[in-house]
Amino acid sequence: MPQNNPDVIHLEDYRVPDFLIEHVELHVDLGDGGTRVGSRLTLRRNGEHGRPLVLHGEGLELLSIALDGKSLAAGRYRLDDETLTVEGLGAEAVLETECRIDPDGNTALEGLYRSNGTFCTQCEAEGFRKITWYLDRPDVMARFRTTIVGDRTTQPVMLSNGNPVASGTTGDNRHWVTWEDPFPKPSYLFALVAGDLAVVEDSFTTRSGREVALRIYVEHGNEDRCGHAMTALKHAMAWDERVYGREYDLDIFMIVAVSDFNMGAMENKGLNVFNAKYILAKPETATDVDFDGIESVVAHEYFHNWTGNRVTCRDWFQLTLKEGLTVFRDQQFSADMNSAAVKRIADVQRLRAAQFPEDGGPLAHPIQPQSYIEINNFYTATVYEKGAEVIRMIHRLLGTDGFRKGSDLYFERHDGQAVTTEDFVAAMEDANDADLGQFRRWYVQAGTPRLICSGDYDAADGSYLLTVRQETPATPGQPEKAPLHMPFAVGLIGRDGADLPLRLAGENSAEAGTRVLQLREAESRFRFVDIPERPVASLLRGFSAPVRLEFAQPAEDLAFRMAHDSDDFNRWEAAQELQNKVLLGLVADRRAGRPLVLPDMLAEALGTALDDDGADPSLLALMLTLPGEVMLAQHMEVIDVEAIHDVREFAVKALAERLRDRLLARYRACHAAARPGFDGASMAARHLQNACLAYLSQLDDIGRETALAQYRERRTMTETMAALARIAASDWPERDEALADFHAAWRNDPLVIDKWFTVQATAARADTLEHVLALAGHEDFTLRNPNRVRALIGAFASANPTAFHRADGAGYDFVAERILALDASNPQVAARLIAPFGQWRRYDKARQERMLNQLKRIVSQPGLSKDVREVASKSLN
Ligand code: 0A1
Ligand code: ZN
Repeated sequence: MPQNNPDVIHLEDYRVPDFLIEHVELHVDLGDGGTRVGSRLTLRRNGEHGRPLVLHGEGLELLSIALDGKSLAAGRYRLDDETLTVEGLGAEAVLETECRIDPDGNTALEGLYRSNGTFCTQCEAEGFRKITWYLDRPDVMARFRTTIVGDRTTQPVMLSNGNPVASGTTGDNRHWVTWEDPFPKPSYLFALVAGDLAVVEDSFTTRSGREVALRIYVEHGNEDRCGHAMTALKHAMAWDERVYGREYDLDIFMIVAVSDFNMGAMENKGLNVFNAKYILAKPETATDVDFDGIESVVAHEYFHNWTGNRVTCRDWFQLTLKEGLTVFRDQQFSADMNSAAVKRIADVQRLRAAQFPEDGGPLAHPIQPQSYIEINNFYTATVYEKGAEVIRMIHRLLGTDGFRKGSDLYFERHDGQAVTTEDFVAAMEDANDADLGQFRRWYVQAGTPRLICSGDYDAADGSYLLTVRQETPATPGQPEKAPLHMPFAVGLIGRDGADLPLRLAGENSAEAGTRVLQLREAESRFRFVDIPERPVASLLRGFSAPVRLEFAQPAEDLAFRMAHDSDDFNRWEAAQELQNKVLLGLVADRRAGRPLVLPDMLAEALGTALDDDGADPSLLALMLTLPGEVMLAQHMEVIDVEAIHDVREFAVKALAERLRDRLLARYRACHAAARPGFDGASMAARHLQNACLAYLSQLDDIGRETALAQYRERRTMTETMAALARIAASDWPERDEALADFHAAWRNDPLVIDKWFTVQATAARADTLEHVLALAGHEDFTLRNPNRVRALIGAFASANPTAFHRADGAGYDFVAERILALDASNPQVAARLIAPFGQWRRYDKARQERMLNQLKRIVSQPGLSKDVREVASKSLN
């Protein structure tokens, strides 16, 4: 991008707003032939200046405009595609406008749109300007009063932020309601919903004794799928009181589930709008992964009430201020609700799968980006997930109590304000008398640091020297990297499997267990003394920093840690490392034309794990599951798609044959133990049952019958989908029949049909692309529904490497074509599908060229959106 490109917005150009808005009165008249939006803004000049008022507004048809009660003549204001400019305002002014908008034609799902007949809004980041003219920036906070007028039959429910304060009817079967939100807020937190919806109600009493009405609105017929979301909400409310001292602040908390939504959900004040996928669930229709997702997204949006809404962002460069912190809070919450280790593993898997590639590719950016073209492109794994890791490190460095002191001070200082990440870090420092000076680099430096470690045991003096070098690879625009400050949790394990007491040279006393070292320099050395025998080092316990650990540990030590590491995360990590080592060794064998032989030690280590009756079955399931193809690829200089796939299939089958009896015994025991429903023990049992099934289904004699029996039993969706995934990837004669049967059973249930698309898009078969092409023409496929697009095209491009990276380039061609088609209606979702192409540097020359050609094809399309243009052109670098 050229430096002087006027489309690029830079953090360093931030200026306070020229005007502030104290009060907004909206009058939204919903209709089938367009919606009229009246707005009355009470404005105040911000500081001494003579600049005009420039409001944002896009796609609005002006009907009337008046300043201080007098209609404005055409010469008194200017309108262009993006702004409305009014000159000559006094220190205080009232601007009234009326416009017409077209929610039915709004396919971008930003601003006011219609989902299955229901009117709803999405205003983050800059959607409010598609509803009315406004200072659509988060540092302008106003009190809103919103009147909605609609049809009594088709819009019996009409909601906005805050509390309903008046209502009435107007004849011709229309009615109105006025909502008032007492809390000043930025426009991105505005919401309006109107439609014929059912409601599920409950209540929560806060610790100070206030009763809050809880309401979940869904399409009729879905009332029986809200229980899990409601329970999650109540748990989240209680948890935020207990852990952060934060109480809810309105009398009503509403959630609305809609079918068409660009993201997961949105934290609008008092009126969260959700993608139905993150609300609706019962064991027959949703998998355990869906149940977990609902719990964490409901909590995430609720937690935003304090981290995001009460204290909001000054500008969009501060996005991680609310998102990194709120993801960290939802991760803590889910860890407290379920198994903390299993949750930590899932979070790290997600970081590695989505954020590491971003950080190592052409779109790398720090958690606080310095510039953007389209802010919607910066709702990234880096801002969210790496942002959460950065907060987690502060939590580690300051401890639980220190972190709480810091968050208390942050809320006390900044309640009602729009602030910066610097304000957050300063509160953490001030409350703890800590120095996070060097730590701030995490906010501005992109790239995943490598920690290159070595350990030397000196038997003569009984000491262990740990050397850690840190190196962050260059990223676009950041050739040089400075050393980072980070917590590095380590343990040394003795031969009996117990953690050794740890004392650094020069210290007086030792403590057993995990020790949190602090890294600050490019190279650090730590000498542990009184170490009676050669220890097995367990480094980066709990994944204490978002880095790539490079530590050459012999396979025997990894197997030992799988059995004995006191840190459950690292037990799993040891299994992953051992599996990576074995599988990458096999990839090298295959490339060299050597026969593939599975090393005994892997089967033995996994066999030992299978025999461990005391271990959490879910942890065991994770340990048993070999790293996926996408993860394995991250370890190769030049990714060999076919070799990785073949070798992994080979290893699964070889392990299934070696461990057959133990896998079968565990499979049966888990199947007997699990009960349908969201209880931890049953979910863990199903997790292990399905991990065993993934192996057993590879066996020539019993594989097919086991998978088919599980499918036909139709116990829970978790079991059905795991079985159907095996069937869809197979050549068994029952394959087509099972897929047809599943479709017939669930044809009226869009969230389940999404799974049907995904299971076929991700099947590892030579003809998957042909199936996907056919599915793209299926009557149930539509580019208009983001969930459906992600279910078919997103899943194919990101989770089926052999099919997407087909050598003839047909996978690339298919996805690029759909990106272009989708860009015309929904640029935000289209832009998100480009990411896999950005990884082109990691592949062989022939694939590189094909991927680049598709990126060039996208960039050269006339009339491309800003969203897609920014991502595709940056991906070419
Ligand atoms: N703030 C929401 C996510 C969200 C972001 C952008 C959206 O449209 C561009 C929609 C939702 C969250 O973190 O949950
Ligand atoms: Zn969020």
